[in-house]
Amino acid sequence: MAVVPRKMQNTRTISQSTASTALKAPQAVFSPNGSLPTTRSEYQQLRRTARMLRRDILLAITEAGSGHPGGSLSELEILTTLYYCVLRHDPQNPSWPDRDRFILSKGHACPGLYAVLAHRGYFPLKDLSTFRKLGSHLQGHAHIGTPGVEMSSGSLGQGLSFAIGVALAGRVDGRSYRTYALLGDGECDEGQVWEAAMSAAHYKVDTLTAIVDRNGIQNDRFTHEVMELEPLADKWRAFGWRVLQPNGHSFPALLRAFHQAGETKGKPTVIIARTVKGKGVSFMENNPAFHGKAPTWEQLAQALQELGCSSAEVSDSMTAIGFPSEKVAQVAGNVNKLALANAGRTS
Ligand SMILES: Cc1ncc(C[n+]2csc(CCOP(=O)(O)OP(=O)(O)O)c2C)c(N)n1
Repeated sequence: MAVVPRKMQNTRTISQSTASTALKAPQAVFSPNGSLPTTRSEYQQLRRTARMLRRDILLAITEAGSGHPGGSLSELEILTTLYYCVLRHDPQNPSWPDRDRFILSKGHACPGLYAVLAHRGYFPLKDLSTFRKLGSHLQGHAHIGTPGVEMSSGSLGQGLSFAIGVALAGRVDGRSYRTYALLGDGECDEGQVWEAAMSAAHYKVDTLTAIVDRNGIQNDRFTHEVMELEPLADKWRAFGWRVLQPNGHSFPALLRAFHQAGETKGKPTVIIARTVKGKGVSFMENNPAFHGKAPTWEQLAQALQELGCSSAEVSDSMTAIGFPSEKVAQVAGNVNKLALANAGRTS
């Protein structure tokens, strides 16, 4: 696949992970001449990055004892693609006027955003262990005080309207940045989403890309039970948008979609990304119970083991995030026990 994004020569993406060498996220995956990943090893790097981010999301939520794992895990490849391949941004200069803007409209899924921002160097990895604690800048819903966060969100339905304003401001100011807004599918029940959809098409905001995390679950029920959204693509088309529908966990499919969105002139694009809520953890996948519930420490160990984390990796990552040594030993020990038990079963 030869996908070449716009103006990549000017990109300012720099990997600034504060983790130890073993835990470091890969450097930005496009090559110096600006082409996007094409090789198997580059895609493997992206998949490894997503796995690492899933691990740290679960650690942060378990330590907090509350939070939203389901929608943080479903959005993960979307965020990884954006922050490692697509966005023109500079973690050392979060308010750079020409940066591309990413707006997390489904603000409850901020653990996913926090993990990727931390690994890109917007703030120290250790901050992840303060998630949802008093005095932390990493609150339970995205807050504009956090470096890299563009909008305080959590009251669903508002992000797309905000994103249109940001995109139109870029037009008025003569800047070339692009604007991205990530919405939940349940969030599309909000009337404000459709007012925004109508106005983005009216004003031909072709620098705007909306992404709908189509995981089929909202809160404690399936979206089709609460409010039938289908035919969702037809609705967006009827509102004047270009519609793309990639597999939301496939990096090549997402990259192609973002490239096509960037090429679209005269209308905004929506990427309806087909995803699995709780992706990567068997007992969370497609399970409404894990929309807004933290795993127990025992469940965390199982989840980490399923993600393929060794006890050594768990130990290193928990230490890097700032967990006390007793907690590190407990979780790494549990992961080790599960690994031994699994090995016993398969031998
Ligand atoms: C205006 C508003 N109403 C209700 C809520 C409570 N709420 C939080 S998350 C959620 C479900 C969101 O589902 P979806 O948009 O599909 O998110 P995802 O499944 O991706 O987590 C609801 C109703 C809210 N945050 N804001």
